[in-house]
Amino acid sequence: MSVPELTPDQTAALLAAHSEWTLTREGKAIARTFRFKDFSEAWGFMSRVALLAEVQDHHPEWFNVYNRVEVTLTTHDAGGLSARDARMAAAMDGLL
Ligand code: HBI
Repeated sequence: MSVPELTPDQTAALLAAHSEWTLTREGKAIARTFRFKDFSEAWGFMSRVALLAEVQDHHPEWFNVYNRVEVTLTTHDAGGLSARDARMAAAMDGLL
């Protein structure tokens, strides 16, 4: 657990800044469902996120069907949410 977990105040700030994301897994993760025009756009988004994930060494848990991408962010190294999740959520939102 080398990565610090967000405090409750920091988690509240994350949710306020990224209102499409919801808290899940008893506060240990955030989730958002993205919807696109079709599979190609969904996959394009996932490809861009995959490159970011490699650069940031922080990887989403996700599920895709056609135009829908369900994303869960958590930091395994922290045992919950960390600044890495806030950064990844901001990056994903910024790709839209
Ligand atoms: N991705 N979501 C997530 N959480 C992690 O803790 C994590 C990761 N990707 C790579 C990574 N940690 C590395 O630091 C090693 O722990 C594999």
